[in-house]
Amino acid sequence: MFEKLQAPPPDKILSLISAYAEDTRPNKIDLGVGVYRDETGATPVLETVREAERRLLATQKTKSYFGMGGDPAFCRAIVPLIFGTDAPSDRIRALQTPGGSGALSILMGFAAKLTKRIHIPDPSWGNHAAIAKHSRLEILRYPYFDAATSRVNFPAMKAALEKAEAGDLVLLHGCCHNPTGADLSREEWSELADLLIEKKLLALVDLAYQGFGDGLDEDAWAVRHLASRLPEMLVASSCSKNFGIYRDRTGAAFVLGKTSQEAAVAEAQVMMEARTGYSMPPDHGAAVVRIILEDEALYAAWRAELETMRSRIADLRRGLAESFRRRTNSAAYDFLMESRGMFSLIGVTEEQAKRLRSEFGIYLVDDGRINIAGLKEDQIDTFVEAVVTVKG
Ligand code: PLP
Ligand code: TYF
Repeated sequence: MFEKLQAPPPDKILSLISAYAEDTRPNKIDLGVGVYRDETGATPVLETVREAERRLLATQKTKSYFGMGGDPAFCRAIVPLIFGTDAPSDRIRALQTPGGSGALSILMGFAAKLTKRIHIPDPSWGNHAAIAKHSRLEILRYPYFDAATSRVNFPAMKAALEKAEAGDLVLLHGCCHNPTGADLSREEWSELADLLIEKKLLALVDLAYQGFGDGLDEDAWAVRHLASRLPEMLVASSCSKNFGIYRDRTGAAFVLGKTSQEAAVAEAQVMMEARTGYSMPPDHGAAVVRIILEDEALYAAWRAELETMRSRIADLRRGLAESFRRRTNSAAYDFLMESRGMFSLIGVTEEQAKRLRSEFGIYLVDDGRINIAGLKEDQIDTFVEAVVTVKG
């Protein structure tokens, strides 16, 4: 039977990992997959994660099952991290998931029981549409990014969502938009909340880079603002980046209900999605996160490690923008300083991106997305020169 199958197109981001590994040029630069890298190019295990792992190894007494929602202590600890200490916590339910992807998957599967359509920003992380399609949701794209200014086109976004139908699902990036790095301002989030309420739209907020933009609490501002105003909402959060535990697959799915009872029923329905998808999430990463969040000193030390990652990216953004200024005598790349998180679109065509790879050994996604953390400080000018050369 398998002879009937055709190979699907490869994941454009993940396939860069092996392409880069196979490149033997010593001066190659990896700006592909979205993992944090330090100044040596490594993605190390955080010290606080190592310490939590030591404690886990020393104290864990059983590996018996938790339920489908994972470790209840993890779920308790993660709510204030995302929603803050003033959260309407009686109306919130949390489930531990296999990464942010697992959260998106069960939340979209859940939402598909209530609604038929999802609005996804153009552009967005490729897996958003892939998961939505798998959940049999009809995908509509709302304009988000203006390539001419390299900034959010909020009027166009609003105009498109004004036309959405009551009950439609709206996917939003909570911070550090992937792939553009362009986020809404607080005023725009507040206007968007008005629109979501007025049009009775269901927000699904994806928060995968909390702590990589302006700070842990600052980056959760949008989620918290929406939670303080919307009657119902869904949130998918990821611990992959901010705890650096990518392959341990740790994240959380949240439902905010109108009442505590409604939230509990919705949670039970979301759990059914976990049951048919993977039954229960893996424990290790969530146990590590729980240990860190429950221990005041470890929590403070983790925040400091996260701040080191955040400020390195901010420094690189500044360095890049300044280098482009010097090279082009223009402010055309100042957006790099204003956008947030690991990603920005550098404004090259697919052909130019491929030239950067073949001629300069610079690996970036075909849509022109760069992972800024992949740069070393002394590679900034080389990178800028290559971009200016291919753009002609
Ligand atoms: N959402 C966005 C926007 C992402 O870029 C990622 C990246 O990996 C995820 C969600 C999910 O991450 P993970 O499933 O590794 O936690
Ligand atoms: O956008 C990125 O690079 C990260 C990592 O199928 C990633 O979100 C990329 C593709 C994918 C899973 C994770």
